[in-house]
Amino acid sequence: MTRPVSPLLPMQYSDEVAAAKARGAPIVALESTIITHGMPYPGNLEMARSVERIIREQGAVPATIAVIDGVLHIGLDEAKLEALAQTQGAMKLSRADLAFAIAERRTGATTVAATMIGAARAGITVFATGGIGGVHRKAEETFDISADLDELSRTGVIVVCAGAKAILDIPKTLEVLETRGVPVVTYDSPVFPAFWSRDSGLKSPLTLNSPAAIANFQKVRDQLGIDGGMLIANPVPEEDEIPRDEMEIYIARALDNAERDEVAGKSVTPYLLDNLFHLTDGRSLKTNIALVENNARLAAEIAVALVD
Ligand code: PSU
Ligand code: MN
Repeated sequence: MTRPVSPLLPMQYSDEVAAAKARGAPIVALESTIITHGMPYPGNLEMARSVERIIREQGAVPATIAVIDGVLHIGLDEAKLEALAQTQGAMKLSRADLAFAIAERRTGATTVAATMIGAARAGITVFATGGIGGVHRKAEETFDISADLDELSRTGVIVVCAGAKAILDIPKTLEVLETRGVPVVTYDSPVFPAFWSRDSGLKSPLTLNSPAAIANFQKVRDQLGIDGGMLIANPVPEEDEIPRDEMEIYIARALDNAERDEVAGKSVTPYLLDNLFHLTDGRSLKTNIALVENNARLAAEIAVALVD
């Protein structure tokens, strides 16, 4: 059972999220593009379930966000989560098309940008994901820069990720975030992580060592009236890491394939992710699941610290 919250916007909270909101409990938003376009079935469902379980274990409530038949869902029950993980034709929704999917009664998964919009609309301020979109390599030719970066600059949600994938131009991604005034805080490390690897070779703009310190930083931003989001980069656990040099070989091959197949627009990221799963013989999936779980744990701890 879910209940509608607004007579205007077709939006439904899951029972669990509605109850958490009513008692002021900490909530962690989760994106759904990672489920439909970021990982193959059944690994995607396994990941979605374990991430929700980890958030509950930390004393917070998970809210996976997606548009199902034109209704913006904040929190998915088990049946809906399972159906989404097996859906073939789901749209990939960012700021540009979130409202389109609702207006046209479509089913779509939310990217980091669209999940932030949904979370903010629902009053949820912490969100866990795997990797954010960013400035693509050769962006000076293709102009391909993810809408995630602009969203981080304007929407007040704390996004916990494992850094940015090296399929992107990480230095340029950090430059754009700095220009847009988005704090980039690496958790417990001086170096910015690169998704499967703990070290991107770049220094992190900022570092904090506890969920309480992150919550306190956010409180001071609020006191100053600084709006917009912030990015927390959480390095993948050492035992799950795939070293950077090794990944770079596969990434180069995936990028070549994308060029050969003339992939453009919003298909680029899903194409590269799918290619990498095959090129690494599924090994990258294990790392991917481990790092999302790690991010869910930290996001829940931050959400708990924010309500303390
Ligand atoms: N990076 C990943 N895994 C993902 C994505 C990015 O390592 O699943 C997804 C996220 O949903 C992100 C989106 O918001 O891709 C970015 O797509 P684009 O580059 O088209 O903005
Ligand atoms: Mn793009």
